[in-house]
Amino acid sequence: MKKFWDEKFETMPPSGMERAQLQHLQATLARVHEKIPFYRKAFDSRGLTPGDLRALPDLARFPFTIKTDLRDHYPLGLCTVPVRELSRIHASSGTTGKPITGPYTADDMHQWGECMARAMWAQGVRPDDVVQNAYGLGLFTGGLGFQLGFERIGCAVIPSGSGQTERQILLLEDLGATVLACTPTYALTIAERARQLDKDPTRFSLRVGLFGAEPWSTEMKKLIEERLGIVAHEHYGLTELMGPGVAYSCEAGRLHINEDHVYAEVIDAETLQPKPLGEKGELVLTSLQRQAMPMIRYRTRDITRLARVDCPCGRTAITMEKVTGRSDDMMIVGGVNVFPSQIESVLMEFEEIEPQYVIRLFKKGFLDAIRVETEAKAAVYAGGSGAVERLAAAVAGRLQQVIGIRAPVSILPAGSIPRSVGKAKRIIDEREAAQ
Ligand code: DLL
Repeated sequence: MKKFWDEKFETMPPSGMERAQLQHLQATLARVHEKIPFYRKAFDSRGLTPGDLRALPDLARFPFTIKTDLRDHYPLGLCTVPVRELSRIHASSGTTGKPITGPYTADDMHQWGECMARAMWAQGVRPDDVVQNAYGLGLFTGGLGFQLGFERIGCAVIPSGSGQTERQILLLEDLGATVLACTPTYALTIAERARQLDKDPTRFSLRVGLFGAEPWSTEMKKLIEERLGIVAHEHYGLTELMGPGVAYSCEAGRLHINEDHVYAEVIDAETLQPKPLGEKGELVLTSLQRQAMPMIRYRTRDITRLARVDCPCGRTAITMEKVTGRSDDMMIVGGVNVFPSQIESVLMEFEEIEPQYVIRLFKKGFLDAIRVETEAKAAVYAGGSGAVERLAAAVAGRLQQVIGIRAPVSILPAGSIPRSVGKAKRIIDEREAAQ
């Protein structure tokens, strides 16, 4: 069976890829300039026309697009075609206010399916796989995006959607899925519930898991692999760009960007200047082939770094580091910048801790402070309150040692942190309420 889904693009030498990207970029800039007043105005105000893009680095002269621009043009003000010419519209709920829409033409749907199939193929999914698709099915791009890719490959798919965990377990056992697709935190919820039902999920037929849509530490990945007895793979994407399908992990564990579809830059979030390959900053993405709603220099807020590596998997596409957090999830605690994923990594060092936690963010005087709440394994609770307190103190000490923050840690009774069925909510912001 073939090694690559689309060998030509997956293994294209960077010089050929850059030529293709330049052509796509020129066409995309011309398209949005002609069809969307928002972009026309933004380019005009800088004295730019699409013809000013003669080489890839020229893109840095073009303006950014941010989430508020999408909200301000809700529902379809940034769409290049009338609604009747669309074949699908997804939306992301967002935390406040109006959703962000993700419209697709039939051609966009085709491209999306190819990006997904390419990623899944790289992760070992084959036509004879049975797949349980437990991402949220509906407006969220996760469920139906994965569905598209699995169907393109020709798998047997069970669109179980998120939630109803006991039914998920029943289906996993009875239909014998070999592939599970869901958020990493939902995978843990499924594993935990199975154990509570006296079932051993490592004995299910599962072989591989396709996880994404939220940050997860490398430690969390290992734990999921152990608890489900699978190889865990990663997907990265966002509604604004197409949903999942932007980047995916290969057999060597590197996240390759589908760079014939998405052009990636990393910028300094303060100065907004592009950073060289290898430096950490905010990921900015531009659509290369999308028809309905191409994004120009979209500021994702996700923190990562890019690299060109000689990957043993044979793919030449640029790689991005696992996203460790979003700039809007960064907390400043006692003057130290902290991301939830750093706290997660420390918690996961402790065998006695369950992979469940929330971070309460509150005001202490004028400063922000946090309290970490987590749960312990049954054996710790069996040791009484002394054992629980000793563990909490040890975790707090380690947080101070590793991240340099002083934060109280509470070990709550087993099961008290709400279990995730989709994207876990890690930060509970109590700052407003206190004022
Ligand atoms: O979460 C699309 C998706 C679905 C990706 C399923 C992968 C699997 P949104 O709901 O618009 O779209 O959320 C996008 O989620 O900007 C990141 O902050 C975060 N995110 C997505 N994938 C990852 C990942 C989908 N692998 C936002 N690691 C993005 C870390 C991720 N964060």
